[in-house]
Amino acid sequence: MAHGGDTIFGRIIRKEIPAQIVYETEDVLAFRDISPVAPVHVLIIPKKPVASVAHATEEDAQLLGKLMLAAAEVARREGLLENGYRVVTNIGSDGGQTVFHLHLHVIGGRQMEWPPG
Ligand code: DGP
Repeated sequence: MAHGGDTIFGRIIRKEIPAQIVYETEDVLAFRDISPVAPVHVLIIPKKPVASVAHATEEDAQLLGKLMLAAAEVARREGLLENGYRVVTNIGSDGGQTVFHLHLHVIGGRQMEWPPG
C-alpha cells in the first residue's frame, strides 16, 4: 500500500515531521490542525496520497467511507456529540485548499455559521 505522497501530510504520515496524532488506523490518520479555527480542529487524512475528493476514483469508495467514519469517531472522542460539529473538505483554489492531500476538517467546540465566508 502507498503511504504518504509529496506533501507536508505525506511527511506526517511517514512520521518525518511531528503532529499531534489523535487517531490512527491502517488506512487513516487524524491529527490536530496546526492553525486551529475552533477549540477542536482535527484533520482526517487517508494514508494513500489522493490529492482531493475530486481526484478520488471508484477504487477509493471504501476509503472515502472510512474517512467519514473516522471523522465521526474522532468527534465522539473529542466530546463533540452533544453540541454537534462540522466536517468539511476544501477542493481546489476557490474551495480554499492549500494542502493537496485529501483531508477532512473536523471542527467543533463553538457555534458554526452558515454560509461559510
Ligand atoms: P486546507 O486549506 O483545507 O488545504 O487545509 C490545510 C490545513 O492544514 C490548514 O488548516 C493548516 C493545516 N496544516 C498545514 N500544514 C500543517 C502541518 O505541518 N501540520 C499540521 N498539523 N497542520 C498543518
